[in-house]
Amino acid sequence: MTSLAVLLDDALTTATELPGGHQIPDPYAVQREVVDLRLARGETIAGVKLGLTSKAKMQQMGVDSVIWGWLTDAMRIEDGGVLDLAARIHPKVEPEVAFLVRDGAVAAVAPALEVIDSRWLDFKFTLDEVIADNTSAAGFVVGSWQPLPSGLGDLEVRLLLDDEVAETGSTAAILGDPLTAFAEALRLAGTLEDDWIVLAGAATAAVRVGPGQSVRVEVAGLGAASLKAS
Ligand code: OOG
Repeated sequence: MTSLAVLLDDALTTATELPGGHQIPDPYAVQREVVDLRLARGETIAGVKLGLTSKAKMQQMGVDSVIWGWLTDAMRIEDGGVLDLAARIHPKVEPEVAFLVRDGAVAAVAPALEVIDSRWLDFKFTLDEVIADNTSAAGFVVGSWQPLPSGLGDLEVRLLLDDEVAETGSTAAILGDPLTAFAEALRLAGTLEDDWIVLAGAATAAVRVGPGQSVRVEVAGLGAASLKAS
């Protein structure tokens, strides 16, 4: 029988949805298998991401617990770069904050976009299913790194599609303060290596992105990051 990790990897590489309804006793073990399949193709670990750190996201997805997954170098899109829709199923974008790791601590912070693209049919899943699917991770953009400001816990966050505001929120939505998300990431991953990126989780609900659309995140005091869907 084909393993769930292989089914999820096939869904990823062929950009096709996978029907849900799976019982998954150890979802993080499946997630690790899914990521190992990517590493076997030459990708490298670029860091970790948290998911469902905000109430808006928990409500949008109907699940209620913080989850985490892996980022690889192949997921990275340069700031202002192109999101290739042909390689994605039904991608959404989320405004986030990214941390750069040095000596197990925060070396710098940046505004970031995460692209999530559940491999599950209709973007619907149980908590175990989304964990097995590497927490829907599909891409990320990091803006210019900044020194850690004195306060990160209440910065205005805006997500713009084609220069129109689609979502607004605050970094406070990310577990009260994105630094709490960093500490959670360290706890969950066990170790964070130098130069890894930590995505702290979305500050607002996710927004579907379509052909030709430009997407921009603005975090007050930190700057902006953007991509274009093609
Ligand atoms: C799960 C991943 C959510 C976040 O930042 O909350 C996530 C999903 O909604 O598909 O990455």
